[in-house]
Amino acid sequence: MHITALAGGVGGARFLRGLLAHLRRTPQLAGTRLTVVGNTGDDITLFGLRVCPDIDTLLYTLGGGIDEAQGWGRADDTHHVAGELARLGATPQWFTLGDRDFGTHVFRSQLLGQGMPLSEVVSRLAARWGLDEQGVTLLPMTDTPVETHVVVAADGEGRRAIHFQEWWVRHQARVPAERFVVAGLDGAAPAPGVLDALRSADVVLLPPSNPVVSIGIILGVPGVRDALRGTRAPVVGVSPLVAGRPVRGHADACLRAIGLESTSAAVAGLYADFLDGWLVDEADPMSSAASPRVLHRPLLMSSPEASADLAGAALELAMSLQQAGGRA
Ligand code: FO1
Repeated sequence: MHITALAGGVGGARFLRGLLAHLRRTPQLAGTRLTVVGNTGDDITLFGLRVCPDIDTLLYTLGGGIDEAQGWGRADDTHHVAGELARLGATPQWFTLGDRDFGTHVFRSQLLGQGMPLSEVVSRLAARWGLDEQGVTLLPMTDTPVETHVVVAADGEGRRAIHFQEWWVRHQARVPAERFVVAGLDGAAPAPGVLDALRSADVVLLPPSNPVVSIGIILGVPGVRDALRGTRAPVVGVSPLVAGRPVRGHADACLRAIGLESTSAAVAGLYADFLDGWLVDEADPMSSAASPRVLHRPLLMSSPEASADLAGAALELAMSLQQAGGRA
């Protein structure tokens, strides 16, 4: 079987780690391949280095090197380089990069500087983290640089656009966003393998990632949405909300910025043209229409087992939709 998933950072990575655990504990699913299409809209250039937070969170989480408490960055990292940069007065200082993590950014920036496409760089990094041995192919959504910016009202100065990371990390999404502007997205081409992975999949999963600034950005890469509408695979998603609130991050602020309520039904509406199955928390009442098929499950990934159970439920729903006749 071939599963393709679209993913942002922490929530997506934890769900996919649970999926791999579920595959390992289920003998009938042996040999399943997983292709992950990662969001690169959060990417940022800092200190001359290209940083890809969602891709790195996927690499470190699936590769066993993530800082579990933070959900991002490397386990057991130190901060000598950041300390020295601060003493030099280098900015910004609101984004924390650990020393081991810096290694990734130096390596990536060196290869990009030599003209290597991001997808090849990610493949090198994936080899370092042993993803292939786990049956995983990680693809960035595009090789084209894409950057999400947030239009905010500046005190007495009208509006200004700031980088997504400044809004998310520095301001903790507390400054109301008027809209998101995604530089480079309209002209971005899907990275090699992305459309094929969607068209040839047996199952497509949307983990509980941010529907606006993670999954929403991947869907904005020209061709991706059409591939999802056209795939023969059932598409099953997991709501990122529990009782109408994001488990982590600021999906509620992002939904508000695009004029939507923070509900699982509103998120499903963003995927309405291709979503076949939708997992929502028991705390989120949502009626089951003909499409998508709604399944209530506990969505909190409070332990590795809970993540594996959630991923297993998503896969089971996809397989039951497939057996019921698949897509029209
Ligand atoms: N998130 C934070 O809240 N604060 C940070 O200082 C921070 C640093 C950071 C460094 C590398 C990396 O890969 C991720 C990092 N993140 C940090 C997480 C990340 O920026 C966001 O959670 C995502 O971009 C949103 O998906």
